[in-house]
Amino acid sequence: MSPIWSSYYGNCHSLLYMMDASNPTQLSASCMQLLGLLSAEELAKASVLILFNKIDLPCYMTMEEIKSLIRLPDIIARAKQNITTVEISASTGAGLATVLLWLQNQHRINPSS
Ligand SMILES: Nc1nc2c(ncn2[C@@H]2O[C@H](COP(=O)(O)OP(=O)(O)O)[C@@H](O)[C@H]2O)c(=O)[nH]1
Ligand SMILES: [Mg+2]
Repeated sequence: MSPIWSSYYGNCHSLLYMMDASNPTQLSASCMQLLGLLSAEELAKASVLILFNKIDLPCYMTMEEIKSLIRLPDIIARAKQNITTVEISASTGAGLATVLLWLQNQHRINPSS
């Protein structure tokens, strides 16, 4: 789907980006896609929530591992956007409350989002 993502950039205030924390082989490609999004001019003012999914699986990478693998602190420091991260499981619902709070906050800050 990524080739058509840019058609949705206009008027985008909040960006949720899901990464599969159980799939190390996909991580670098996923990180490249994220860097592409973060460097898009139209998304410069968007708030970004990165969701690390599948933390219920025994093979999931911890935040510490992911941070060092993709140099996440550098990405966050250099990005124009305000970036928040959350570990979640779409399967068990872990982290869902944090995601909903984040969305609620975004809506409060920017009612049109
Ligand atoms: N255990 C577990 N499985 C998940 C989770 N989220 C999605 N899946 C499953 O992972 C499989 C592949 O989905 P996913 O990686 O999300 O999408 P895809 O990579 O675009 O095919 C599907 O069977 C989903 O039901 C999760 O948090 N935990
Ligand atoms: Mg997948």
